[in-house]
Amino acid sequence: VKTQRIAEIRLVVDELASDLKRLQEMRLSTAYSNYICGGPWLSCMVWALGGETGDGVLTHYEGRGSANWTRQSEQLPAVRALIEASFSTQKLKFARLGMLQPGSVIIPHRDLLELDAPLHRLHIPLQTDENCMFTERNIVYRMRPGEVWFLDASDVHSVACFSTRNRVHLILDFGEDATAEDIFAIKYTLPGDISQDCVLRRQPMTQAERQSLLGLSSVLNERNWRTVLDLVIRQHFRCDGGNGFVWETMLEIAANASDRAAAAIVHEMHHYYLMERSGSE
Ligand code: YCP
Ligand code: CO
Repeated sequence: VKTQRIAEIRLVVDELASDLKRLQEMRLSTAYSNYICGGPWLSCMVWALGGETGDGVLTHYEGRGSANWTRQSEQLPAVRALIEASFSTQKLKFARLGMLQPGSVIIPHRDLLELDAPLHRLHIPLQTDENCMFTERNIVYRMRPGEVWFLDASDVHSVACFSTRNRVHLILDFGEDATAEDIFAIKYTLPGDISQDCVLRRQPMTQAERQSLLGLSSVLNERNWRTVLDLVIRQHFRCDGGNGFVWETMLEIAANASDRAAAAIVHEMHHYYLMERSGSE
């Protein structure tokens, strides 16, 4: 199934606000923070295979038995109520809150590469604004609060939080065998695609902009490659450099870099985020 908005939930703003306030005081997982420039990525498991909070790394829950609410979820009654009112937990494997901090971006990546079986992933933004953006392939778009999105996480995607507030999404992962009917307790539609009203129009990238980024090859080193990647990602959200812009630009910067060790790291990272990961992370 492709990425698309499939339903809408009326958020109970006041009750959610107290949950989100409590979230700030809870001990959160920093798993997957290596996907972030800026960061960290903070997550809070509310429902998981085995029913334990765990460390937030999805592969570590495989074979733990039936799914259930975690201890942490007791502190988040509004989030629990939201899930119970709108979804069927029958085939739900994970429910987490994921928090991205102001000024952070997520490195373009594909998820689920390390899992035994694919999942059906839903995103429901709880706290976000027009300065938070998602991107899939060369489409930059916004998910609004309360919208329920199916995310094809096997496709290359990335995120930017240019807001002054944390961006908080509820992320639900259902089993491979779950149909839309198994998932939803509310009305849903399957538009089939990312609708145009969510898509951001960007100017084409100029030659000068492109050349400036490629020029970073002369300064690329083992200590700044992440900062260079950060810059390239930010440029992608600003203007249209074409499909595959971020990683293609990084590989071209690496190809022209005199620091071969740094170039090797870029190649390794490209492989890690887009191609394959071993089961551990
Ligand atoms: C996402 N994927 O794309 C998640 C968050 C990194 C991995 C953390 O939202
Ligand atoms: Co992802």
